[in-house]
Amino acid sequence: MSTDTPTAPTPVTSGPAAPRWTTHRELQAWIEEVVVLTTPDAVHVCEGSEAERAALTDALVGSRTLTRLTAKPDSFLAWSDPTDVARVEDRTFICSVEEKDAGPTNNWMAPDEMKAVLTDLFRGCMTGRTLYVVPFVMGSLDAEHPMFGVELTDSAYVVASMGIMTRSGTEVLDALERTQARYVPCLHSVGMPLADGVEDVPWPSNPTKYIVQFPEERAVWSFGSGYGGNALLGKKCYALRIASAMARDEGWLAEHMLILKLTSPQQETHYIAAAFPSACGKTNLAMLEPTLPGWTVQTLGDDIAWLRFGDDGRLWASNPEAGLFGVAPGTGWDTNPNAMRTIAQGHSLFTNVALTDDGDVWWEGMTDEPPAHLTDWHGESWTPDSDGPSSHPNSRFCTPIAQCPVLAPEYDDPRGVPISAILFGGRRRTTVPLVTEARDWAHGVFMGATLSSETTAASTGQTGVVRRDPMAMLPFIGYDAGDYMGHWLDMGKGADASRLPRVFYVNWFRRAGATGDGPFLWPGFGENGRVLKWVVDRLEGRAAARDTAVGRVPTYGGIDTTGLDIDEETMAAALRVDHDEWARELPRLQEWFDSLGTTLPSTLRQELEVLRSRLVG
Ligand code: GTP
Ligand code: SPV
Ligand code: MN
Repeated sequence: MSTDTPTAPTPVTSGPAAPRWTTHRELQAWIEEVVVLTTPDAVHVCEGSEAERAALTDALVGSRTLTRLTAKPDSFLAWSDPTDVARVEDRTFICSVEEKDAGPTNNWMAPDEMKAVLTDLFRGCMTGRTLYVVPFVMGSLDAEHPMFGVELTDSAYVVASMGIMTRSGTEVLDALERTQARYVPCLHSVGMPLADGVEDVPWPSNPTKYIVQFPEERAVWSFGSGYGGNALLGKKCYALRIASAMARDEGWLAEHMLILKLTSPQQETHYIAAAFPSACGKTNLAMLEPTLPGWTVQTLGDDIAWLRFGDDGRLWASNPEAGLFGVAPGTGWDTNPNAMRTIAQGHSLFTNVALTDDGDVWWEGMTDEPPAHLTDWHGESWTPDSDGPSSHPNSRFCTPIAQCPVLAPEYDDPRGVPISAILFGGRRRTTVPLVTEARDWAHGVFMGATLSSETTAASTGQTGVVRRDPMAMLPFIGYDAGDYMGHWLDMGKGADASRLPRVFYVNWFRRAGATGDGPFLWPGFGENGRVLKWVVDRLEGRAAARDTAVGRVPTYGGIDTTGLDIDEETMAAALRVDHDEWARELPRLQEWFDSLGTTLPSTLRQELEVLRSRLVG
């Protein structure tokens, strides 16, 4: 068996004895170092071919990590360890050289100290396993400076998932070798060595977890988890945490945003980016089927956007990912038919959803009526009378974005697309209106900086608790939060104000009743196209707005409700700016800003004073 040429099919070697895995000098040295530290039985340089994927998934079926779905081509279901189902924010660290650079919103440890802790954990941790080398690029390989990464992992599930979520394999390694380019080293282990006598389990993991970013070194180390955001290191660890630190240094933005293309009946096109916290509607809005006749949405991205100014003074966005890693529950033919069409084509990995008796997947919200019998995500028999849900609330589908039937053709353009509007949004039962427009860039940054949302199952810990989540980036900012807000303000300062995206704040999740215990006021999903229409009407100067204490909201009748069954009272409640509710918000905003310390930009303090005086005079 040969491992000397990574472009040839690379069967797993029987031992790591001094082979040459790559002609990229730095990468070869790093692999050697990791092999010595982690002592894998074999090394496999991934080429990303179909044959390789078939061999990997066969092996994963053999080890009972995956179940092959008979109802969809090339599709598989994984059930994780029940303790490894979401991102672990309390185990996530930004190990900048100086503690102040991680800021008050991140966990921190000195890089040397953390390296010592991790080195002990990684020592021998791949015994009995294969070390996979996954060369990948975030964004286009044709970019002027391709954003390379290499993940070293002992999880074949991670390899299969990275193959969907990123552009990866031989083509990327060839480019790396040709240019000897720098890359972000991403080291991952599930943390369960198979030393003598230890038997493997379908979902290996370790109760001790560390998700660690070294922003100055531009490196990631992740230990103990196999779950998405903790283990697919190109995603949140690189494309948000490390990239946000790069972006601060280089004058761009790495954001937790979807990107969509909206076309009006008059054939005007606008590109819109939207930042909502985890499990708050990005995938759904990105693939929206507007109910309003003549309007279309096409998808460019559903989770991450990189934004840079173009020569034309506009802000251009591109999606660094190649796949969708979407929340399964709530995704159905009624709510997100384009996601259903995307996964129907197969080539997808599902995690922690239920298995139907005919070899398909099901989750809550896919259809109105659940099937009479399922095998739930614990592997137990399930009927509609069973106690819990069949699928974990943070269960996910992982599928190639290229399969999305409404993918915008510009998706692949390394330049990205020019953004007309940025939406911020969260999940709030009360207080926050359906849509509000910022008065200017600084006010828009204030809206983003004070964004609040109820916590969801995407991260471990309590759900439904309101917390501040600046720009939907709280768990993903790779440096100090106050500096991050300052960077957003700076991005606007140098720019031609008329070319900057206009900023809006949306809330699909407001409910009836004084305490927000009633039903949703706004039907959401495809009807959100009506809010997008108002945004475009504002951009095109066609819609009036009412200036309120918190920003500009639609005038009476401003939201087109043609054909929608919603009464005036409900519409008014969805749009209401209630001064009592907002007055209760003020001390929380003050507390949030105080918690950020001295790096909070004074402009944002001034914005808070403007809000206070507009509310209470
Ligand atoms: P991450 O992948 O975690 O970053 O999440 P996301 O922002 O892409 O969230 P997603 O679109 O997957 O939505 C999460 C949940 O919110 C799903 O259960 C959806 O069904 C639900 N949801 C999305 N849009 C709406 C909406 O307009 N109204 C209501 N009521 N629920 C929505
Ligand atoms: C999120 O939690 O925001 C996600 C899923 O998009 S994960 O990849 O796990 O971060
Ligand atoms: Mn996300």
